[in-house]
Amino acid sequence: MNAYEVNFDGLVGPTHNYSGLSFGNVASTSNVSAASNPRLAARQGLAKMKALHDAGFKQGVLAPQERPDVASLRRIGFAGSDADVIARAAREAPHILAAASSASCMWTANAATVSPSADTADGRAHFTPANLNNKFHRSIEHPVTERILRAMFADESRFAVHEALPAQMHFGDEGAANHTRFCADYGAPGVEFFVFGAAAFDSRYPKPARFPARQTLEASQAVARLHGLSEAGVVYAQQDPDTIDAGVFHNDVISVGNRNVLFHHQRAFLNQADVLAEIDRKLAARGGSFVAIEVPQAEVTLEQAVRSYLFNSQLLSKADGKMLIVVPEECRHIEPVWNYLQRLIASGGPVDEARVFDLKQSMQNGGGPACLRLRVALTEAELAAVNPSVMMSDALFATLNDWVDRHYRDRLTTADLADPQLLLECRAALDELTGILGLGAVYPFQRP
Ligand code: SUG
Repeated sequence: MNAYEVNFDGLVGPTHNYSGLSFGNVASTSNVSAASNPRLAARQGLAKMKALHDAGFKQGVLAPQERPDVASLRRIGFAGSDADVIARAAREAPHILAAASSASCMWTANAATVSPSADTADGRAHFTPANLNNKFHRSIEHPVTERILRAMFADESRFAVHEALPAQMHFGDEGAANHTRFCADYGAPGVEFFVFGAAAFDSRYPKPARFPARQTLEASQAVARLHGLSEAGVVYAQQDPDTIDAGVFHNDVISVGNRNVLFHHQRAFLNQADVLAEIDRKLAARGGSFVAIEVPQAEVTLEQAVRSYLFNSQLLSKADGKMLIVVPEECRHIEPVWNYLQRLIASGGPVDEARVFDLKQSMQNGGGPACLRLRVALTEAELAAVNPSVMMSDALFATLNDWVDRHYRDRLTTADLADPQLLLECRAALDELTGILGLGAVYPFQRP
């Protein structure tokens, strides 16, 4: 049966701003307090979705969340009306208000880890929302993410949406940003590749010295167990801790996989040769022939990789069997990276085309093309069971641009987060959006 990879991109929410919330993410901490443009951010994201839809790729939309998250502020003692809660948080704890206001759910590579039905014991596609336990502003995403996923993948005979892992550092889980899947074909059993930053219960594994490792081995193993993956279909690898200290806060900043191809930096993983050999062996047993495209440090340095987000690219399989690489504009501005890309597409290898997108609003918070999308491999029948209202089309593109223009501001600073009006604007926007995307009542403010 035909199967496809569908990319579900996060629609940027109305509170998109730069609050410097992500220690270890160089772009986030260096753009703190810059003014953002939520309307432009959302439009840039939509333009990428539409361009890839027009090029024939299957494209969906994942809805943003209600922010500021007053329920989280109430949990930590801010009380009164919603406006009182916001005013008091702004006065007494502006950093916490900023965290509760982040539009970070736009980076849907962190929404969940997904295992397609061909890999799982019960033959359903499995989703585990990421607990994003390492950062407060991200740890509040998963309950609503779970509800949105259930509203999109509602058919329980085909889809299993789990709860997030225990919200604790031992099970720190960042979702698909640290997971990729190799296969001969999207519908065939594959090899799921889990990359972790540290082990929580085993001191033999090294740890980064400067920045946090957000994903643990134990979290990756828990997800593999929940999804019913087999030993033959899983490879675990540790990210080189030095790369985390260089700003590679997720594996998708240093490698990306698609089908039988892994595109990665020379310094991506510990014991890299062994990791590649294990993928090669396990994929071969499943009928695939593994191709590793390794970028040497001598051609693109780790620092250039982090600045350009070369590896935070999307590798998309085209109808002719070749792959398109989708990169952010920043790659064009760093000469060794741009030169490398020209050589890559002329090399006669699997990747023969590059497309560049301006995603600067997201990039300034450390979110490139790959951060903005959650991949779900689906058979034809499963795709037919997905809530059709979330699938990109000419009509949905026009509707969402119009919706953004009516509801979003074109400038937001951290000082603006104290404005109680922002919450009302966000709710009005999301109330309309749930109708557009056919989600039902997924947001706390919509529930009695
Ligand atoms: O978790 N940035 C996000 C970026 C996530 C990128 N995702 C992937 N690599 N898959 C993060 O660090 C910054 C928010 C701020 O500083 O205002 C932020 O949350």
